Amino acid sequence: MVGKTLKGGLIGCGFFAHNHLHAWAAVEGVEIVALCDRDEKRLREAAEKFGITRLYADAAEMLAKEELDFVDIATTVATHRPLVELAAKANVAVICQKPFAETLADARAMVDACKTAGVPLMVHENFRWQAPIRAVREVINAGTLGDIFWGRVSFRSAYDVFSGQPYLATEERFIIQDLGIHILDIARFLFGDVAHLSATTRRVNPAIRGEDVATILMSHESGATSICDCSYATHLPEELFPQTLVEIDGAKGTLRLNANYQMTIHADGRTETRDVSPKLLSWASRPWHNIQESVFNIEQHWADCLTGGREPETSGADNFKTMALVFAAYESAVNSQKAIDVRRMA
Ligand code: NAD
Ligand code: 89V
Repeated sequence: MVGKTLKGGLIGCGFFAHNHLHAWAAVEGVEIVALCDRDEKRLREAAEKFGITRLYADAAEMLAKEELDFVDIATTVATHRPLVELAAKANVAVICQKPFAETLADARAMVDACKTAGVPLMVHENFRWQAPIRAVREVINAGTLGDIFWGRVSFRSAYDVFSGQPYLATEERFIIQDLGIHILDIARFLFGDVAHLSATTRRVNPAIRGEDVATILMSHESGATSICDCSYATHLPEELFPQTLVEIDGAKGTLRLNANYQMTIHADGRTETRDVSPKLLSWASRPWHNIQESVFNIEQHWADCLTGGREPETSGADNFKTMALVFAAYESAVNSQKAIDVRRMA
């Protein structure tokens, strides 16, 4: 596929898809040639904004009529399995937004369907693609911290996410499924796969249905212990949405990714602070620019993998392990923080 322009079709032209489309316009070697949404108003709005003329209300029709190299599924979770299976059946490579699946059985079925069809599958798990998180990973890779024995990945905010994404207020499950999933994936990215996990949850905001606070304790196969904590009920003097803060203790030193993308490394008796702020892309807006840059990064990664015949970092099979942490956390929380052996879920 070297040198070829990949033709993509996007399914689901809602709130977040506009970030996908802005980013695709900047990704090298890709053209989004068709859009699909069963809501005509949303379809037309995206079409006009991005100058895309081949429009469909039905994904099956789009797949039948267009010659696509991939589809980008940006719908909410309930439609992921039928749409991924549809693409697999049409022999078209798939990117699917997070949360990948409503159940682990669905996640397994989608991974199997794409494997059987021989089509690449990537989950749009973009938080690990944020520039500050990549900067943290580079310090780990360099060995500066030595053997890592403890970490914390933290997201605490009171930002109103419900106005842009109203479904987040009405779903039975909220913060772990929507946001914790990113935080758990970052923990896997930094500290490796997980052996055991226990969790607590609670709902503080009475106006929503699901939990808005979660604290998850994990033991990693590497021997490290980590805490993932997330909250949409935390009123801080400075609202940090959508920043993820990271703390790492290693045998040789420590790392702190503090507020406003300031990363401090203390090792070998020296302390250094680096500004690891994300770029403000031309189409991005604060405070979302960190997430928006990561959308570009993951899409460019997909294009590179598809043209180079490589497995994407957050392939369906990889994301299955993050999904297992999500379901394990809910299972632990409803069972008085029972320790869950995550490996039995694989
Ligand atoms: P949304 O409800 O605003 O948009 C979804 C769109 O999909 C709607 O326009 C709907 O009509 C369309 N749709 C649903 N089923 C369809 C089908 N079968 N065929 C065609 N169109 C269909 O949702 P959103 O807020 O844009 O979120 C979409 C997904 O993106 C969610 O899974 C959400 O969790 C995820 N998301 C990810 C990030 C991130 O940083 N990775 C951020 C926000 C949202
Ligand atoms: O990234 C997301 O999945 C978003 C938000 C940052 C609001 O949680 O839903």
